[in-house]
Amino acid sequence: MKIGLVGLPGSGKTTYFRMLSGQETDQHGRRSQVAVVEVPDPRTARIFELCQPKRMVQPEMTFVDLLALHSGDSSAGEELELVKVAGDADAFAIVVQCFGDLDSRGEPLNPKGDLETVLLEMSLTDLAIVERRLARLAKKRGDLGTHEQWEEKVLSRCRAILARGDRLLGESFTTEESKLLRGFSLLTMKPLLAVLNVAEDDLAGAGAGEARQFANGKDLGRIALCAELEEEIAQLPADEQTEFLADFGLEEPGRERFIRAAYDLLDVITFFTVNENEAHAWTISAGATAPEAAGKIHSDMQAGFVRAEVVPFTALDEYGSMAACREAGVMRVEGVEYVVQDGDILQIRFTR
Ligand SMILES: Nc1nc2c(ncn2[C@@H]2O[C@H](COP(=O)(O)OP(=O)(O)O)[C@@H](O)[C@H]2O)c(=O)[nH]1
Ligand SMILES: [Mg+2]
Repeated sequence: MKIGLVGLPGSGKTTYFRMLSGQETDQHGRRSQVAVVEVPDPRTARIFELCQPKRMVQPEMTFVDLLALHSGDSSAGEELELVKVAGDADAFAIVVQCFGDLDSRGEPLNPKGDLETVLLEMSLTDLAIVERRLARLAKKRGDLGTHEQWEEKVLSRCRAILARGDRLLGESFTTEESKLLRGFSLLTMKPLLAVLNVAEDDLAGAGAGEARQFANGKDLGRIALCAELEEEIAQLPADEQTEFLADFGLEEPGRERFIRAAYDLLDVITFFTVNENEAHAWTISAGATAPEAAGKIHSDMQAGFVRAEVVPFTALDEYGSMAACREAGVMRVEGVEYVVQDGDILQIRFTR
């Protein structure tokens, strides 16, 4: 999973990026930076311990600290850079400054306004992409094939939505329409998490109520986290971290809360595979079927899917081995329609 951090200059993107990745950053932050972070699932370690393969593969999450969006004046070049670097992101986290009295331009703090600005810029970036394509189609005038005529109709509809400053996510598109739009890597097709960068003395974000309401109204996920405090805590030795967090009334490090919010936003679950080589954790959308899960591992496995043998993690944990699960009758055989459950250990049977 890949999450792009966006937001106005000075909102705290790079500070969050350091907190999430444990990575040092280019001081001026003028370039987009990428970090891949392991998100260990204790269940993978338990499967590894019981089945003793050679290695284990934990889920990963990729964070991108994107170039700042510049309110109102981002150049076409920057927009394209944003799409190039973040077009394949699964979601965006919009960082909103809720700490201090003034923003980086010296204006009074306005978290709700900043959030609106970023949403609008995303719509405008998409609008520019859609208009470019429409202009090319328009050049062909009467020579449009049926497919291009259909494309023009779909894109015109998108143009109207984006020109209103709305997002494409939440609009209903047919499967073919969605497929067409995916090809453009549009920013407003992706789920958004509003990350309220709150002050150390207002960790609950009482001062950011308007922004919170606005985020709810726009159907964004949201989380309040003090980037600077969390970064400081993340640098402490593990045992001191717990103490510090408790002092601030926090139950968990910011990184964990951030990642959980992203999982919730994307509505993903984890399934596992295990063989003599590896115990492997995979993330897929909740509601995915067994063949779709197989496709995550290899496209051949989806194409030739025959059946899946399923053992819930809790059963392996209890019986101690896959063989014991089979003997106890807790291994199930499921077909193409099976909806994978969080914690399933899958053995995919397929033909080549
Ligand atoms: N007081 C306070 N300052 C912060 C917080 N988060 C970031 N900053 C400061 O705000 C400035 C901009 O942060 P940065 O992460 O570089 O923002 P970016 O432009 O969005 O990448 C830096 O001086 C940070 O130290 C915070 O939670 N509280
Ligand atoms: Mg930065």
